[in-house]
Amino acid sequence: GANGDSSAASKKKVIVLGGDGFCGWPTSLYLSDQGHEVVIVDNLSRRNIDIELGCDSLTPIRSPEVRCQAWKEVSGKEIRFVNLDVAKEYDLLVDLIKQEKPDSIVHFAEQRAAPYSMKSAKTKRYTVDNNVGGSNNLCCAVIDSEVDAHIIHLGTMGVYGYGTSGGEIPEGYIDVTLPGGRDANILHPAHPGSVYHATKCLDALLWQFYQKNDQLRITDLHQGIVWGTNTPQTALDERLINRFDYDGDYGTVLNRFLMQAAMGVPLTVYGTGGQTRAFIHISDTARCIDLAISNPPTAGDRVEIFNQVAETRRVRDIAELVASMTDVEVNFIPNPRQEAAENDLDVANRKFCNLGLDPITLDTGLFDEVTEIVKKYKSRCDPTKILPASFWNKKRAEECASID
Ligand code: NAD
Ligand code: USQ
Repeated sequence: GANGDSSAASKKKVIVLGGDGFCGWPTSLYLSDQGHEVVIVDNLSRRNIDIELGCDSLTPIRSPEVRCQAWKEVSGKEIRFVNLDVAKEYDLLVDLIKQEKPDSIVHFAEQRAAPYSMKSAKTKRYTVDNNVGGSNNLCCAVIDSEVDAHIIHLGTMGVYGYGTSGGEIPEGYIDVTLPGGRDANILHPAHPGSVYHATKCLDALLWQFYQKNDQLRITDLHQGIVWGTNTPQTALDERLINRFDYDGDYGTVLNRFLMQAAMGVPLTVYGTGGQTRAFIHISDTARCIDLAISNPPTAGDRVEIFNQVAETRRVRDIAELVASMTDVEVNFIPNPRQEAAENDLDVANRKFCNLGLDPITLDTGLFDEVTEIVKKYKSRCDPTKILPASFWNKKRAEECASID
């Protein structure tokens, strides 16, 4: 501002698409806590998929209305909630953007489980329609509304494949020599391992096109597997508690292992557990989004791409780490997925570190936070939902038929 207060100028109006979800809710609270004005948009499709699958968050999540009311009581800050389908209610999305004139739009609103995306033709088609349709709608709506909002999309490490190149995975773009001899810096080749991951590759092409054609300002964040449950903000009141997915479709690997250990269930390592993946703690997800909001590209800049990861780990090493802290067994079961049995993975994350991120790494102290949550709510767990329930193809389904 005029008095030289740079912090006031950095407060933004932010629409968070998918703000009722596992990453979106704690991020919305963090952004509000940092002084940004936050409007959540969500169609509650994730809660409806829980009903369809006969599962529920292990933690008792409250309705968006109760959550926002609780946040107001606890923090004095207001977060508004709008129930809207980004993939299907285009006109309402345009009206909302015109009315709110956000500085930034954070886009979490996609079907994010690889296993669910591979369950059936119905879920494959839903995942493509919802995710690609939603991202295209968002670009069209920003253009139609004539609001110069910065789009921040949650992509995935899975767009690169896992260790396919053999070297360090750079942030989005690679140097190549094109046929004919010209040197160029191009988007990293896409190597999706599921229909879900394929939608993130298709999204990435849409961002490239709309940036080039309409000079949209876009940041794509290639995030690793998120772990943890609560953040300092969601822990302030039980009504603010974050969701915790543990089932075979939506539960992610480290949170599943911590849940299984706390329940005394053998850890479900798929195949040899030689798969190496990237990880990030939920508190850092929120910090990274705030850093991305504060560092927008300027109009005309190419799509900004950050790798949103703290570290890489091998699945069986994580299982052994969790098992060593408890007396739970590690169970190697046939892999329901079509994926490399063993891979190395080396990922650059210098851009966020240069902006000041000091990433949280796997830390047994933080494991306790998850373990306490699981123990507190273990009566809500349905043990029949723990084993894999989606298979990548017929061969994988047959190999897994013996699991019990
Ligand atoms: P989530 O399913 O918990 O949250 C997504 C939210 O978006 C849900 O609340 C859902 O109801 C909503 N949504 C989906 N489609 C919508 C639509 N058409 N209109 C309006 N709302 C819609 O998932 P999450 O774990 O919070 O993931 C959020 C984003 O981050 C996803 O795009 C995911 O691909 C990405 N991501 C997640 C992880 C992870 O480990 N959880 C890792 C990397 C990237
Ligand atoms: N795995 C097991 N046992 C389990 C669950 C998983 O061995 O009980 C293995 C899987 O076979 C896989 C790895 O652990 O090799 C990771 O699986 P995951 O379900 O934790 O993660 P993934 O399917 O890759 O998807 C999650 C999020 C997704 C996000 C992605 C980031 O659901 O939204 O995009 O992580 S990343 O993996 O970096 O691409």
